[in-house]
Amino acid sequence: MRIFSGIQPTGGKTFGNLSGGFRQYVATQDQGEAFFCIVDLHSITIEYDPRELRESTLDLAAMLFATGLDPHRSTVFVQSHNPDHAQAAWLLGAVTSFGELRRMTQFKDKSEAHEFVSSGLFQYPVLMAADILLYQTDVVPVGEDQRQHVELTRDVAERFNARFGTLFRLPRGQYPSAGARIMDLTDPERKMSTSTSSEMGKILILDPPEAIRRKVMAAVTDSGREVRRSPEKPGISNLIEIMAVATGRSPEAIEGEYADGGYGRFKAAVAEAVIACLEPIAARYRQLRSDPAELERLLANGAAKARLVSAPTLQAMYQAMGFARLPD
Ligand code: ATP
Ligand code: LTN
Repeated sequence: MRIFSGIQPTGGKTFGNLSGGFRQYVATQDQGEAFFCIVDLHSITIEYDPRELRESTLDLAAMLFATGLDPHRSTVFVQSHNPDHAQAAWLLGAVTSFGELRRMTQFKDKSEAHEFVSSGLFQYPVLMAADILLYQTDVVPVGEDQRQHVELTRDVAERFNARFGTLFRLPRGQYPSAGARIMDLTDPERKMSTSTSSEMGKILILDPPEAIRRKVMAAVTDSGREVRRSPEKPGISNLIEIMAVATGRSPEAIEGEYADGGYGRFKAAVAEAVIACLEPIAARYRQLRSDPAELERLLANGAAKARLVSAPTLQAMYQAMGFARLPD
């Protein structure tokens, strides 16, 4: 079984990324041949600082290994180190319609939030489809917010297969049973986001314990006191999910233990559970990040392995689409 997922090298990664991303990557790396891609080409689709991109790429590599990816089992690499992704995205643009891209909720949300809307932001899901399809992927571990993009990837693959002959395997998304969509602490109707949440709205994996306590204690909740999940209680429901992810316990067990204790006691327990979950990750991260040459060596190996797998698919795409090819 082939597994593929991508993650953007943008700023501080959040507890939401841990829940929908890192934690699932580690759980899936033993189930087959796994590829995890630092999608730097995606991260230039919104305003970014070119002076920070290189460092953020190494930060994210360190975080991927710190959360448990094993470079001997998983292929971890940087998207721009394998030029097949950009090429495949252009080819797939031929079987992706303007109308489908216009309907993507991530595009709608992000284009509203920015004054300059890049054409890259619009084409973002085509590049994501290229990432996934180049590796003949079966399973894509992601958070709930990526469901629409994974569905689009399937549609694009089916359309390509129907028009040019069957080439792509059809991937399916894999979403965690708890914590598939961690919400913003200050606005529990919106997802906790790297790019759009305020400082108090998101828990960063590298936040010091005091910051985590401050943010969790200030998290927006309703005026009741019963610790139980309900659509009318998005703030408390979110904290229960966060607690479930941090401790590995079921939301039911957590409700059972904290139901009548009041919100204050529960929030304090959530903060301590999150701190205990993140501390060992942050310690491993600091150690790995102190050796950038080793990280670069691991990424170079990853890119070489990735290209061996993506290149035959890209060549088959050119062939199927009727391009004149030069002799080898
Ligand atoms: P942005 O919030 O700026 O759109 P992002 O954090 O979603 O960025 P990535 O860092 O590439 O973008 O996301 C990596 C993974 O984390 C993806 O699989 C995504 O679905 C998941 N993820 C992101 N936010 C959450 C969240 N709040 N809850 C669960 N999973 C999430
Ligand atoms: N769009 C994703 C990041 C991403 C990805 C991918 C995820 C880019 N390419 C391929 C899974 C598979 C995001 O914003 N989180």
